Amino acid sequence: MADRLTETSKFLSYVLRHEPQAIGLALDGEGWAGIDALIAAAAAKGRVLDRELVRAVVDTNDKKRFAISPDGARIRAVQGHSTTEVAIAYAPVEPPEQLFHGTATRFLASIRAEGLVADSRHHVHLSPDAETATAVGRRHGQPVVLTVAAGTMHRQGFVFHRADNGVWLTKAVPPVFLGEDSASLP
Ligand code: HQG
Repeated sequence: MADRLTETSKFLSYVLRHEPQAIGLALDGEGWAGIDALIAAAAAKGRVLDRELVRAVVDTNDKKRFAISPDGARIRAVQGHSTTEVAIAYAPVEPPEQLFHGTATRFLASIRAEGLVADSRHHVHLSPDAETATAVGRRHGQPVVLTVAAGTMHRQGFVFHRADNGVWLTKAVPPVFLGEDSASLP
């Protein structure tokens, strides 16, 4: 069952964040899809889902990647989108003085030169603590944690958001606001 949940979570990330058109699914601007429409679109591509499985993935997901609408009819990914169909209107939120970004050492030179850029995702993802950032960085290689002077950025007019799962989002972080978390340096 755990494997089925993980595999379904990856499938949902793919269609709800990146490629809804791969199964002919339409998302609205806030990222929502009808759960029945999702199940039908998946079935047409040979992937069998049902409401119980979808709910179990949402409820057990380690990073709380998905949310179900209050009426139980719709589902969305709470952050991490790259599809241009979606432009979630996250509310601006005052960030803590310091946030963290986990990355891999091989990206450091480029990040020091151009800052953090979102690339295909809609935002740069920041973590509330160094431990979480280390885990994010490890996905890419030898992890390293950068500090982000989020309070200073905010006072200078940069806009921050916090997704429902606690991930902090901003459009980009220029190099001047980045520091190195000495504990994490290789
Ligand atoms: C790097 C996971 C070179 C950046 C996590 C990162 C997160 C640069 C990579 C969420 C750069 C992008 C997002 C620059 C940024 N030069 N490299 N100028 N600027 N980078 O996966 O932040 O499991 O798109 O450091 O928990 O690693 O998907 O972003 O290494 O919340 O739910 O470019 O994904 O959540 O990688 O991770 P990603 P991320 P999920």
